[in-house]
Amino acid sequence: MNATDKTPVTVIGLGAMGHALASAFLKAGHPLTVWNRSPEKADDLVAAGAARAGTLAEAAAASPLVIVCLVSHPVTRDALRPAGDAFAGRVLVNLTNSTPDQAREIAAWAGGHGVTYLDGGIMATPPLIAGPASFLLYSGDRAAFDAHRDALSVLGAPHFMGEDPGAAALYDLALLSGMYGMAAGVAHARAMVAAHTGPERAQEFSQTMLLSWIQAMLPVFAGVDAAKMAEESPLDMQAPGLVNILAASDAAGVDPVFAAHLLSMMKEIVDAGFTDVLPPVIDDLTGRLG
Ligand code: FVH
Repeated sequence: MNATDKTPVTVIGLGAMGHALASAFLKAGHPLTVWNRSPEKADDLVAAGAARAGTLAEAAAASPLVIVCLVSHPVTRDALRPAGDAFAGRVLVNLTNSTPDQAREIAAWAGGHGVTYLDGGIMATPPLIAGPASFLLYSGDRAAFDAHRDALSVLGAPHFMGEDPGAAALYDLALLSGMYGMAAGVAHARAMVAAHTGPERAQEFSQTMLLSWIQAMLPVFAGVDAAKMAEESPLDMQAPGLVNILAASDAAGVDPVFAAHLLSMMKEIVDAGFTDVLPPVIDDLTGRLG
């Protein structure tokens, strides 16, 4: 396929992520139109061959495939609203972080303007875009996903999560929840070491021991071999260790809020008679929501 056979793409929003998406399309040979509220963020892309649209509506009208990646749902909703007619007949792929309901709101707006809609979640940081670790979640119009799978693959491996436009957002937020929970644990671990030996040692500890420990434990966190884990490392065995983390943190002057929260959850589950790990925790969290 030569460059002219590739689907023309518009990218709206050239923040850290939108710029990485636009660069990837350009490098892959897609004719590219870009728009950003602060136009100077498009300068290098234009120098490399992209077309600069004067308005968001011009950008939407320029390509059959339009990617939007702005800071938040309210900003996206308010930016798209006045340009509805320009999107008619286009496939709009909204990669802005959203809740499932927010994704459904934009999908309903798109449906009312003759716009085919895909919502998406980006599971990569800007430098990872177009690399082997990057993957993206999509939901909404299946035919549009199939038609543009090749173009979307430029950004990272595409996964279709279902025709409910909110599905990609749900899985995106679930994956981010896993990441933030782990990040909180890492921050707490570093603070404990920093309190004992200073920030430099904490950095070294983080990049050596903590990294290899977390890598080794990742399959356990993800629920691989959960039955064996429940048998060999049950929650009632783990609870005293968490009590010790709390005590040691407190003694070192580290805010124990993270460990205290984990301990209170764990205690409730153990008190309810469960000793295995994942299913009761999931049931417990689901119950609190329901
Ligand atoms: N960066 C990351 O690591 C993550 C990875 C996973 C996915 N997220 C989501 O991607 C969305 C965009 O994130 P970003 O990193 O590009 O964010 P910024 O660099 O802060 O750029 C924000 C863009 O939004 C534009 N913008 C802000 N307010 C308005 C407005 N009122 N009207 C029009 N555009 C607006 C901003 O324009 P400007 O400030 O350059 O003029 C940028 O284009 C986000 O949902 C992440 O959760 C990224």
